[in-house]
Amino acid sequence: MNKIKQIITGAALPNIPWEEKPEGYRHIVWRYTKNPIIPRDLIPSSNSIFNSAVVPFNGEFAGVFRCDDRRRYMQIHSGRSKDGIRWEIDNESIKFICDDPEIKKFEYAYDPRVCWIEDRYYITWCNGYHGPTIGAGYTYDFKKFYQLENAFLPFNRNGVLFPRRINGKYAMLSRPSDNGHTPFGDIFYSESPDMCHWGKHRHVMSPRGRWESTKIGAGPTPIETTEGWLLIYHGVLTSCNGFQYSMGGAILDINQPWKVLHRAEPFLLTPEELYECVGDTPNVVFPCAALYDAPTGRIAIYYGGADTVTCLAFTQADELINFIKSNSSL
Ligand code: BMA
Repeated sequence: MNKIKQIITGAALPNIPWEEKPEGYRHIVWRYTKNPIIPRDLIPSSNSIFNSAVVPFNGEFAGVFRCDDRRRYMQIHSGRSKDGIRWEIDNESIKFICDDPEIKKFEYAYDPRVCWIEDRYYITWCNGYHGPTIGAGYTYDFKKFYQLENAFLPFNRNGVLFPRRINGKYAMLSRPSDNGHTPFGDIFYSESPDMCHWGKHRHVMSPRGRWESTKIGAGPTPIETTEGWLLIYHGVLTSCNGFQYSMGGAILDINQPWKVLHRAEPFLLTPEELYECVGDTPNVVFPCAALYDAPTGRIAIYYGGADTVTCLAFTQADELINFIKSNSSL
């Protein structure tokens, strides 16, 4: 923790949830010993709470949570926490304020990301509109939520905003998909002058075999570092038993984020613990958010376990970036 050089470009978060790497642990990302932090039934209405996004908020923490309810509707809920570990989640799902009845019509919402840009928290999620696409909205207080136009045409998933404008434009990663359990998927970059009209689509990266052989998708909001944008993403392997979701890492160019500078060949985390291997969908680690404390380089990653529970893992920015660079192949 005694870092000499600050690698992350951003704010301090001294109260970041944190646990030191266990003695003798060999890998770059380590799990919180009290995982899962959110059980499937934290709120009365939920079947499962996973693939969720959190941010620092007023000295504490807030977030948007994927709660599949006991009818198995996929919905997103608002939540708060003092320490980023113990969460209070609203039993009622978020009801977006929206003038346009066409956009407001709710089909389903899942896999939210939350991203502070300039003056508000933007939320992106997989939104049902004649198939899955990228829904977008914002909040100032995690009480009132406003819905914007869907960013893209169906079918698309894993819309992840960058935390600041790039070359004057809002910027988003996404993963065009199909209407089902998509057997393909590359990450693309798009930009927008107004969070409504998206274009200048650029290819970022493709699956490339092994643990990321079927499809990939951006995870948490990319973290700005002196080496480029640190991107944590998921990669999917198709085994004879179905999909297996692991976590990987890459570094994207700061001004042209569609250019991949480094990409680690080994995964960062793969389903190994019971709460990742057993659940509604076995063998899934699905990262959707990361908190960081810039001066110390501490990073806390929030991920879904087996489409059932929410978990926490930790890493250190300098070690992670060295690992990605020294194990990179493009
Ligand atoms: C994806 C999404 C994720 C889920 C994953 C594994 O297509 O539905 O929400 O975690 O599959 O089932």
